[in-house]
Parts: sequence; structure tokens; C-alpha cells
Amino acid sequence: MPKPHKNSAAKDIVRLLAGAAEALIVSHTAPDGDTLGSALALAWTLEARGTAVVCFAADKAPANLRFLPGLERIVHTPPPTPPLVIFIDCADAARAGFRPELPPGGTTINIDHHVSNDFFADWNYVDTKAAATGEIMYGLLRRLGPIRDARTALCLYTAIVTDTGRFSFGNTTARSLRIAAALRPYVDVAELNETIYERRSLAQVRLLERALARLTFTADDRVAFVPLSVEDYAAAGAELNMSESVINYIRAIQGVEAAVLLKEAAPGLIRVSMRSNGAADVNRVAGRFQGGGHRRAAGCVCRGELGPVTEEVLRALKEEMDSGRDN
Ligand SMILES: [Mn+2]
Repeated sequence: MPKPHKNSAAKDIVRLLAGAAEALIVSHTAPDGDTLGSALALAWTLEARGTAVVCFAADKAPANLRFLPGLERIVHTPPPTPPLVIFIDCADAARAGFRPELPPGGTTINIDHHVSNDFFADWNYVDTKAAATGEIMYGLLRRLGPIRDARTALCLYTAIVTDTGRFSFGNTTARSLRIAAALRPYVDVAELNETIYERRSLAQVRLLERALARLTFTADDRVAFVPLSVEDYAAAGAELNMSESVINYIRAIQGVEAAVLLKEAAPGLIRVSMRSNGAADVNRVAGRFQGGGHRRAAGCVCRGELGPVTEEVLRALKEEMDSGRDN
């Protein structure tokens, strides 16, 4: 029986968090600013209250997020599981990249904002109207007192800045801006912008060069896509997480309604990122491949060769776009 999709009360989540002697905080695979910033903000807050905290992420952080206070303490091999495990920004259990072995009486919490969230934990707190999990985390932490710690503020601000595309995506709400306003006194926003968005490694530029050489259009040029092979990353001297800017680059091309980036993480393993400029619901497309996300930004992981996977994903995307036109 699938669990009912029902949220726990904020006060119960906060009670569990605040009462924990030990906690494991888990970010998702291929971590982004939201999952890392929200996790570290929670870690700083709980630690200040006496909780012994361990943070885990299966993969390393992208280079432009290494400034996040506390990032160096995130472990990348699964640690022993304490009685409380908190999943941050994970739409489903698989997104964490490992399965914790809870001790008897142990419990899990899921704090997230993805529409595809399947309420996998014992306690769930999902708000799909939040632009970032960082907004949800801010609300929860505020219940423990005012946020005056600069590290916590920077982590939360980063979470919101990155998931709203610097307050420019359609998910940006008055709440996003109100929270940012409250955190602003603790954050050097110009330096933050410079660090996250305005610095590029040569490897990233070389990767972009290869990506643009691979750029292809389909569906009357309404879909732009780029397949990047293991060889492409190796030739550019780039890591997998350096291709984030590629998808935003091709999504911006005039006339493009949906953009797809297919990253060969290892032979036979393809990570797919999709962005939509409106009509196409890419969350539904990702769902066909056991992935998910948001209406305008989603992803999935496919097994197979780069060529056939590309064709399969594009076929599914075109079907979704055509069905969207009919209704
Ligand atoms: Mn997020």
C-alpha cells in the first residue's frame, strides 16, 4: 500500500529535530545549492543546540559551492546510522544515493519541495509551493528562534538564490523575497553572486565549447539537446557537475521550448536534465523514467548507451509536448 501523501505538522517536525541527541542529515546525489545549503543550515542550528550531527552526500559538491560554511564536514561514504535521519530536498528515497540502516526505534524525516515527492519517510514535510527547500528550512528553524548566525543565514540564502536562479525563475514568490530580505543583513550578496555565478574554470569553458559543438535541434527546433559522453568530460578535463550551466545556456535559445542535457556519468549510465520554458511538463517526462522534479525543471537517470537513451527521452518529451497541445 502506498503511504498517504499527508504532511506532518511543522511543530512535530521541529520537536523531533530539536529533541535529537544525534542526527544524520542527507543531501541528494549530484548535490546542488539547495540541498547542501538547507542541510548545512540545519546542521549549524542543531549543533548549536547540542545535537551530534553528521552530514552525508553521496557525491561531492560542485566547485562553485565549496565556499558553503561547513561543507568540508560533509562525508561521502555512508556513516553509521543514528536514530534520526533527515532527508533534504530528496523527492524519493533513491535520490539520497544510499539506504540508511536505522537502529530499532529509529525514524526518518523528509523535508522537500518537489512535486514528484512520494512521501517516503516516517515523517514528511513537503511544500511544493516553496521555491527551495531552503524556504521550508527557514520556516522550521525560525520556530527554534531568530536566525542570527551568519553561517546559517548564508547557507539558507544560497539555497534560495540557486533554486530561484537568482530570484528570476517563475517559482520566485513574495515569500522567497521576504525570507531573502530577512537573511540579507548577514550575507555579502555581491561576493556570493561572484562566487557562485561569475567565476568559471577553464575546464568548464572547454566543456561548454564541446557541448555547443554537440548542440542539436528537433521537433521543429522547439527542443534543443546536447549529449555529452564520458570522452567529452575527459577531453575538457571537466567533472560531471560542471555541466549545470550548459542546460541554462541552451534553454535560452530563441524559439526553444524545452532543453535536454544528457550526461554520460559512466559507460551505460546517463544522467538526464530537462528544462521547460512553459508548455511542456518535464516532471511528467522524467517520471516515465523513474525520475522527477518540477514542472519546468526535472531529471532522471537512465541505463543504456548515450545514443539510444537520447532518442528514447526525446521521444517521450515530444509525446508530452504534443499531448499538452491537445488539452
Ligand atoms: Mn530544491
